[in-house]
Amino acid sequence: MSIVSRGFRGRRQPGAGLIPPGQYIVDGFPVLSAGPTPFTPLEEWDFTIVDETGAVAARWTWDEFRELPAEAPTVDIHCVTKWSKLGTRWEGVSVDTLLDGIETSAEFVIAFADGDYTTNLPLADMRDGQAWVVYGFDGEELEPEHGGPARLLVPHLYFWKSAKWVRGLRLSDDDEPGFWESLGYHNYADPWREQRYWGD
Ligand SMILES: Nc1nc2c(c(=O)[nH]1)N[C@H]1C(S)=C(S)[C@@H](COP(=O)(O)O)O[C@H]1N2
Ligand SMILES: [Mo]
Repeated sequence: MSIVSRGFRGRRQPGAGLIPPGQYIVDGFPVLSAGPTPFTPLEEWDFTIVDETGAVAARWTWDEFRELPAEAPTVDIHCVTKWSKLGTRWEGVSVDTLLDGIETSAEFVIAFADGDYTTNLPLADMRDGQAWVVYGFDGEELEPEHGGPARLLVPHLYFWKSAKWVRGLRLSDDDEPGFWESLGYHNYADPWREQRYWGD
């Protein structure tokens, strides 16, 4: 056991970026879904932010969502099953933009998605350019298997926090474990500290 903090155990790969401990790099884009791919028609799609009182703080239809200012983040993603994919290019709306003007004292978020998938995060991890709701990947529209029409993208945490088919964010005073977090995955999921499972 070295005295170097676990956060510094990432390795620099030849010709690639730094990757977290225990990860390997893939060129393809694996699909990992706990259930079938939902196909919600765009005219039925909306994105909702519910505040900690249960009130709807914001809602956008698909057309309204596509009018919001877009960003094009290029990020590395890290799946708990140990693949990492470097330099992925996305297009979508920053969560900062979605939260703009919403007053809240909530400290936690539960992202909810079609197919009943949920995942929980500290609200602070979704602010300051750390999280997006993306509808484009690699210059194309996001494929249904990868979460289209839109998914969450929170690249600094293991990729299960990036809910596919996301439909909204529920702000909460309490931290409520989501789908995988209830089944033994780590509550916070920092890949640089290898927080894969409960107790890591
Ligand atoms: N709604 C939903 N989102 C999800 C999942 C899922 O099963 N359902 N799987 C998670 C996991 S474990 C990973 S690794 C990534 C996989 O995304 P991909 O299929 O685009 O690679 O989505 C995450 N988001
Ligand atoms: Mo995953």
